[in-house]
Amino acid sequence: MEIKVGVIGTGAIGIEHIHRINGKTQGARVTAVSDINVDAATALAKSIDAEFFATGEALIASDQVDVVVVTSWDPTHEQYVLEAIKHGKYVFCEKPLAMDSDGCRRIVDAEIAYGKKLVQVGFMRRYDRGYIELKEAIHSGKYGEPLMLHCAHRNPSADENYTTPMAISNTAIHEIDALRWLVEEDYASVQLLLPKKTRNSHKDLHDPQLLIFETTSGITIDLEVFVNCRFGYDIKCDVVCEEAEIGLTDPTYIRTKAEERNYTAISPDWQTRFLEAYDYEFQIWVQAIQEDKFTGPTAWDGYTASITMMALHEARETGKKVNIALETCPDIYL
Ligand code: NAI
Ligand code: ISE
Repeated sequence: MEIKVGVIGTGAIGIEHIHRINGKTQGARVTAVSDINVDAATALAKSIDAEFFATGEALIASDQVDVVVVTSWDPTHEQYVLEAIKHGKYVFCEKPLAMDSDGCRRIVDAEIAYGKKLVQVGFMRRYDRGYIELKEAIHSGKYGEPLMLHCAHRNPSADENYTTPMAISNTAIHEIDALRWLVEEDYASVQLLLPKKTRNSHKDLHDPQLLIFETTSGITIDLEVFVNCRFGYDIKCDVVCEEAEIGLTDPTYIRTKAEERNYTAISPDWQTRFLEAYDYEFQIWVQAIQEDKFTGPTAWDGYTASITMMALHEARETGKKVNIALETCPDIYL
């Protein structure tokens, strides 16, 4: 059975996911789209033989739509995810799940009340081959316990709309989820340092930022977020274990020797760096829906990420270490 997908938000990543579903994902097809940018979305709908809906709510309610993908702006995610749960439809929501932990909690509560996991959050790092192999190596037991992680999340540039808190809510949110999943431990506390600001940033963005996490067993994680690094899209994750260091390599296929230099390329952007992870993420999501066996990052993962995000905002504002206390994970998510 081919699953009919409705996509809300047909901007940059929305269009990518639409082409991914129609061109690369087995068992699914985009049948409906919606966006407040009516002209562009109508033209897109026509080009892929899908129906345009004037509102996300109408799209969700339509019998042309079995499952929903939310790729609209961050502040609109919560309303569409709640609406999809109301209709009992599976929903894939790009990160962040909601703007704050209260919003994420409303989604968790709605899902628990519905009685079934319907929500997957777009934490695609969990589908990246490098992170998957890193997790297997850490938990193989061969290298002893992980003690420290040194990580970086660098983008070449950020525009004027990207402000200081977005380094956490829009960018570090990926590591907040991925690193907790990697070491299989929750965070106990966070700190945030503001190093010297790059001249390439603008007045509303302090860039770079240094985030420090401590997990419940005491693993210390440092994460540099630098969104105007200029030289490319660069993701680092080095795990120092008791008897080894295991780290991500830059995913490249060729090396060039020329002009007395020996070099490999750095990915230009997140689209290129995580291309295969996004593809795999969608294939597994569709398969999970077909088999009714859900395996992806849940609303609870989105909620715990948002608690950590809020603690980091507090750490930045106060300059202090902030402790994190998580509630017990509800049965539905175990
Ligand atoms: P974008 O600005 O290119 O596209 C967002 C689209 O949402 C726009 O076309 C806009 O008109 C539409 N929109 C806004 N409000 C709406 C509403 N109420 N109903 C329907 N449509 C609405 O942004 P982009 O880069 O595509 O990001 C979209 C989402 O995806 C964001 O939440 C972002 O955080 C997330 N994202 C995730 C990435 C990942 O690596 N997983 C990468 C990039 C973005
Ligand atoms: C963007 O929204 C993403 O999700 C990318 O993966 C991330 O690298 C970038 O910093 C965000 O702005």
